[in-house]
Amino acid sequence: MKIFTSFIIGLLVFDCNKQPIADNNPEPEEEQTADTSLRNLSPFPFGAAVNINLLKNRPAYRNLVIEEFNSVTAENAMKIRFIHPQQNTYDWADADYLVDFAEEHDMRVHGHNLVWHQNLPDWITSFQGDSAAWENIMKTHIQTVVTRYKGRVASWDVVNEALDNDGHGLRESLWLSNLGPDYIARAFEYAHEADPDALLFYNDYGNEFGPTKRNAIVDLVTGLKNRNIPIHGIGMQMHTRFNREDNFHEAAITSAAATGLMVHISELDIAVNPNNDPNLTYTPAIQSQQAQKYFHIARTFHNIADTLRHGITTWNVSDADTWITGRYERPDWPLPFDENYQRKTAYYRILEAVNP
Ligand code: 9MR
Repeated sequence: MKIFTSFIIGLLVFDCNKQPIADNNPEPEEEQTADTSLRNLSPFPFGAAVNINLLKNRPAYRNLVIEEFNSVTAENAMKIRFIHPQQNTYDWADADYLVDFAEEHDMRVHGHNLVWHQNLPDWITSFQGDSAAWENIMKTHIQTVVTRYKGRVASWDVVNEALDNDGHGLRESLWLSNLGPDYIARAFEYAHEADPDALLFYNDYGNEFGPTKRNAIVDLVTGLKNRNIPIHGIGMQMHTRFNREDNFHEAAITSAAATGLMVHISELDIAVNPNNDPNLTYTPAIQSQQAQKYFHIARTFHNIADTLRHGITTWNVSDADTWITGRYERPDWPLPFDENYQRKTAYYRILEAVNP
C-alpha cells in the first residue's frame, strides 16, 4: 500500500510539472526529459553514487542516471576491499564498467575512496609488518588505482573520515597506528604524483553537526593547504536529516568555502526518520519539510563562488536503493527520487534552487 501510494503521488507530481510542448515543434522524447533535467539545468555538476549491479540490470535506474546526472561516484566499486582484494590482485571490472559508462554518457567520475579505516580487505587487517611495509601498502594502492584511471577520473576522495566522530582528534585506525598522523599528507602527495591533474579531496561527515567537527575538518584541510600539500577540495558528505536547522547546513557550506578550497557536497541525503520509527508514514508535511531542506542546501551551495563549486552528489539515486533503510532497518525516504524512480517534491525544489 505504501509503495502504491507513493507511486500515485509520484505520478501526480511528475504530471503536474511536465513542460508544455509546442504543437508545431515536436521534439524527440529523449530531449524533452533532458531539457528539464538536473544535469542540464544545474550550473555545476550534479551527481549520484551509483551501484554497478543496478546500473547493469535495472533499466529504470540506468535511464534515470543517464538523464539526470553528469557526475558519478561509485558507491562501493572503487573501495579498497573490492578493487584490491589480495595484496597482488586488483579487480577492476566494476570500476572499469563505471568509468566506461560515464565516458559514454559524458559524465565526470569522482573517485571514492583511496584511504579509509573501513572496508579493508582481510589481507590488510591481518598484515604484519613495520611502518615501511605499511607505507608501501598505502603508496602502492594509491598509485596503482590513480594511475589506472589517470585522465579519466577527474577527482578523488584521497582520505575519507580520518577524524573521529565528534571531531576531537584523529580517528584510531590501522593507518594512523602504523603510519603516524602524517599519513594523511603523504596520501595526497602519492595521489598527486600519480595524476597531477586530478583534483584531490579530503572527505568527511558531520560538518553540519556543529562547530567542533566543522572546525576540526576546516583546521585539518587548512593545515595541509598551508604546507603546500596537494589538496584541492573538501568533500562534505552531508548525510543529514529533515529537522536539522538550516543554520547548521549553512555554516558547514560557508566555512568550507571560506578555506578557498573547492567544495563538494559529496554524499547528500536527507533522512526523514532519524528516530527509527518502524511505523512512520511519509506524509505530505514531511515531504515538504524535506524538500525545503534540499532547497536550502542546494541554494546555499549555489551561492558560493562558482570557481569553488565542485558539485553536489546524492548518496544513491532513489528511495528504492538508499543505504539508509538497510543500515538502520527502518523505513525512510531520503532522496529526490521515489521508489519508482519518479521525481519528488524535493527534486523540483533542487531545480529551483540551482536555477534561480
Ligand atoms: O553506501 C555504502 C554501503 O553500501 C557500504 O556497505 C558502506 C561500507 O562500505 O559504505 C556506504 O557508503 C558510505 C561511504 O562510502 C562513506 N560515507 C558514508 C557512506 C554511508 O555509510
